Amino acid sequence: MKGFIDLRSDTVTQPTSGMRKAMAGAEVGDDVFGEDPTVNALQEKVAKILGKEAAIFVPSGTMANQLSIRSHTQPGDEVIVEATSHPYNFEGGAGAAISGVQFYCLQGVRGILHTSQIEEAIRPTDHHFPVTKLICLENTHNRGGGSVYPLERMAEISRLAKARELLIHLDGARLWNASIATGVRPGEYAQWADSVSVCLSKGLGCPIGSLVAGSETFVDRVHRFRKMFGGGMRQVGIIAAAGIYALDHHIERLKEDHQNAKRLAFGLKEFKGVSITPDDVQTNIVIFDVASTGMTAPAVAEAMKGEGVLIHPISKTQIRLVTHLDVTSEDIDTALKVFEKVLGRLAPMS
Ligand code: TLP
Repeated sequence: MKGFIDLRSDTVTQPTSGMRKAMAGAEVGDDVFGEDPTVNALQEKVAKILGKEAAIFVPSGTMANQLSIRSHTQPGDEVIVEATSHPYNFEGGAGAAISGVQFYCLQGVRGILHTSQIEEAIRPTDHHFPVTKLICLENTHNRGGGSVYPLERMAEISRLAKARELLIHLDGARLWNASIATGVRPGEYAQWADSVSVCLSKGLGCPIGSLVAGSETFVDRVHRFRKMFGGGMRQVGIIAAAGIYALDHHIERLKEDHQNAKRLAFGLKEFKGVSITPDDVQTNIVIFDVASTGMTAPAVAEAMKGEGVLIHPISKTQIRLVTHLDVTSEDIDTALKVFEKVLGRLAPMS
């Protein structure tokens, strides 16, 4: 929102002038006929980055996840997810409504599951049970506070999945952030999943757009369901051009967002009643608890808004902050000053 320091999400960014120029000059065609050269270039670029045979452009991260679930499963199948994962919690019940799957939820540590938890959740082959078909992982994990799935854990889960003939979908809406935080290339993470969704409209700053990548056969199936979901778009190279621009210009800078998030977390730790572990902040998301401040999270958000800073209460006591390319280092200083005004500083220990 104009005039505010907006820490609600990295989805709120405005396209940069370079991005707008790239969009304005994009060569376009009818993508439903497969004739948009800019979309084709973006799809090839993302498939290559992720080390997959093919990728397909879709309007949103939600559609990317749900197309993947639909393409991997049959109605009645079971999908293993982490209890706070995006596909289970924040996609309007689409897994049940569109794919007819049921979710088996496991509680992770900051969104990250142990391989043994997944192993125990796989159903025996017996007609009483649903068929376990798919495991969904999220990297970085949104409600886990932007936590990164350790590469070795993903590899271990993948070996388990192969041995038990299960598939893995990786919700990589913020895989770019994971990669910048660790130095592990996106393709190294992606190799442990059968399908990967990535978003252009989060940290990369595009107005719209996500992609799903996987084998040729899988992407062909996604293409068919994308038609059924109404996700076929026409001269959409105008948007794909923003994606190509962002992949070329906005990935390296994510480290600034991570530094800003860390600084926010260390700053917040100084305030009375705030419960936060700054060392847990690995990328651009900061989640903290205000239970001991005597204020509810919505009340803190309301007071912050009155002072020009937008934040996202995610429960009665928890707040999420997300840094992004429209938040500068000075904005972090300002936001911390406003937090200080609203929450008060921790009294020195006697
Ligand atoms: N997340 C949004 C909200 O929906 C919560 C946000 O502000 O963080 N996977 C992950 C891990 C996500 O965080 C999101 C968006 C999505 C998928 C869905 O992307 P869109 O919003 O493009 O459908």
